[in-house]
Amino acid sequence: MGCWWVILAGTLTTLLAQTGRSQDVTGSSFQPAQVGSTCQIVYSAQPCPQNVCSCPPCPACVCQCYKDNVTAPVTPRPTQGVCTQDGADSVSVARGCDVLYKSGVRANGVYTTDPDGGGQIEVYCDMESDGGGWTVIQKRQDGSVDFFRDWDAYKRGFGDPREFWIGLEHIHRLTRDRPTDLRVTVADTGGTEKFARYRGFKVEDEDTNYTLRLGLYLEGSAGDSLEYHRDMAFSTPDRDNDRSASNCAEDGKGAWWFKDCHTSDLNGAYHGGPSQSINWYSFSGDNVPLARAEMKLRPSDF
Ligand SMILES: [Ca+2]
Repeated sequence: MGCWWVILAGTLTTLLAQTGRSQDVTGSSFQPAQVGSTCQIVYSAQPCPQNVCSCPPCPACVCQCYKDNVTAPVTPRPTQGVCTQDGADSVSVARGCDVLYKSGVRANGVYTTDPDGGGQIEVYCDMESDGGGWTVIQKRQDGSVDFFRDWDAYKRGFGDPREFWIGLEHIHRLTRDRPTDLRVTVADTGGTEKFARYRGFKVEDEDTNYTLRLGLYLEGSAGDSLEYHRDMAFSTPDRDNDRSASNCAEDGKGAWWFKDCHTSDLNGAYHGGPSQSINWYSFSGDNVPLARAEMKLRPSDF
């Protein structure tokens, strides 16, 4: 999908660690800050490879540059980062939106995180809704992004901060190590919004075709339309892993953990026809397209 906006964590050379002081590459000296403390994010108007940014007085803050000549950053941009590593010669980043929230970050937006130590990914953090600290993995609200895509697209993710699918590989990494809650929000064309919350949401790796694991349906006003899909593999139009004689993804114009075929499909066509639209059966039945949908994750012990 390319990047929503290109962020490169600025490399930060830390010197004089033995004295307890650090020095960034610009030569200014500053005292190391506490790991976990918040700091101001410094944005650079220069292309990242030619520019090294730092976040004094934090020696290893999440420093973020962006290429403003490529893509405009999301608005509002996050203004606070977190000191995640002290005295290192490379930058480490927070594990997730929940950690950022607990460190005092309150602005919605795209942040660089590393959920499992496997490398940095950019995620959209919802720091306002339902207690904050949520990683948004899917969002629909205006039909501006086409969700009828193939396996590779759903694996890697696509879209922009307005409408997107974060990618199955990312969802796997976000859920592989920690018990995770899923909160689904859906709204009809009249603006009525409902939700469903689950515990034990997990997506297995690609070898299982990103099989959906699901624990409890905790609560919600929208009802449970995901239980039917428990333990199902993910299917896309070009990868039929469902239990139907037909191709559910092709028939439903979407991609989901189809069975035979679905009681929910939040990746269906925007305002598509019966069984081909954004759907959460226990809210609106099968024939009424929903106008908005959102899926977000947070560790259960948040
Ligand atoms: Ca089939």
